[in-house]
Amino acid sequence: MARHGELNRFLLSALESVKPVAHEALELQTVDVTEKVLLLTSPFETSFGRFDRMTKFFPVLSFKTLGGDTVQGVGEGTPLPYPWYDGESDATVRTVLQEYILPALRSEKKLICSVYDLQGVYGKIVGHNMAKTAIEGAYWDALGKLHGVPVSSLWDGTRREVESGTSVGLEKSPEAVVAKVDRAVEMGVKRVKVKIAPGRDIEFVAAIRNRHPDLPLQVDGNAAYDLFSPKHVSMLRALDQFNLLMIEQPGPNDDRFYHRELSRQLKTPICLDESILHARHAIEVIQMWAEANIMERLVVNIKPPRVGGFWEGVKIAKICELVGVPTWCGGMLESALGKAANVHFSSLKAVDMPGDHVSQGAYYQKDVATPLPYKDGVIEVPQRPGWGVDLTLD
Ligand code: OSB
Ligand code: MG
Repeated sequence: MARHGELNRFLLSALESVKPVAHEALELQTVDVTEKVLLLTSPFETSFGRFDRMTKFFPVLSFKTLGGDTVQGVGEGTPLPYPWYDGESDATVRTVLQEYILPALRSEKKLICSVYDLQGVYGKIVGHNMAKTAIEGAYWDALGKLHGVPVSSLWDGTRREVESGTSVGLEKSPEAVVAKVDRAVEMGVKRVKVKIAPGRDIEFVAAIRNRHPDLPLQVDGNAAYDLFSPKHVSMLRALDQFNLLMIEQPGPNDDRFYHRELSRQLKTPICLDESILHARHAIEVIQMWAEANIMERLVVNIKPPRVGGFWEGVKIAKICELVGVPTWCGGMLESALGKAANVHFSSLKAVDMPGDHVSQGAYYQKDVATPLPYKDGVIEVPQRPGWGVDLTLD
């Protein structure tokens, strides 16, 4: 037990030592949000539902330097249309931005010298991580432009290119899923993730494995499995035979403990998505898996929008890296802007598995920017200042 107490202390002190860039005081001058509905090129289905469009929120923050120059940045809020993933939706993000965060940002002269000063402005708000991430993203873009560097370098991201996988939604039949997986394989993605749900799992995965015996493959249950149901647990155990990279978030989105209990019974690593909302959760699960001596069966999906910002994501990546827990950057069907931000994030050495940066075709019928060039499973990290993306917001 003492050993585990030490692990916990070590990780908490490591967390303290991850420091963001400190910079000259920036005065926040204006903040406005542009809202846009983007139509998916094909509907996306997960265990919790199907949707064909996303409402995006693009905050634009303007800062003035001490020398009187102004610099602007843009971020993205990317909730699902309904509160089925993390409790946020179009309506909650709109409300929280308009009613709470923007008024707080506008309330008095705000001097920002690090990301913590910015977070402090809306720090009292519990939850609403996607709304917060939208604001933080605009700050990082502005800071990158001010310093004349890509955002990735503000986080010591060193990779010049990142590997990309893809997330394949639920389909009605194994044949339909296999067709999408075929398409992904033709695109040369570095790994494929497929959505599963009880009853749409074993037969579907078997069909994919049959056709692609060596494909790096993983599955995502999006909280659809009842971890107390012997039937559901036996379905998850049956997935062990398919040599999957991981099984992502089979159980409830606020659960970590019973995922650990499940993980004791499976060979395949468990990846947590919905149930990691900040760095302390990451420390908690590392401790839990370590206590069961199964740390090699833990993976963390880091989505900046889910954890309340890019900086929180950096902290989670660094903590996981220290103990050898693999991480990768998941997606929320972001626009070309949000995907570029995720590519910057994935430039960190600590983010060590391929992320969900591309779809099996274009995500949107009309996007807000040209998606970053993708080739043979790889995307280059933009090297222009900020996110390095040219936006058309009207
Ligand atoms: O669980 O990773 C998820 C999309 C919406 C909500 C949750 C998830 C997803 C995806 C899509 O898997 C990933 C992407 O942006 O391509
Ligand atoms: Mg997921």
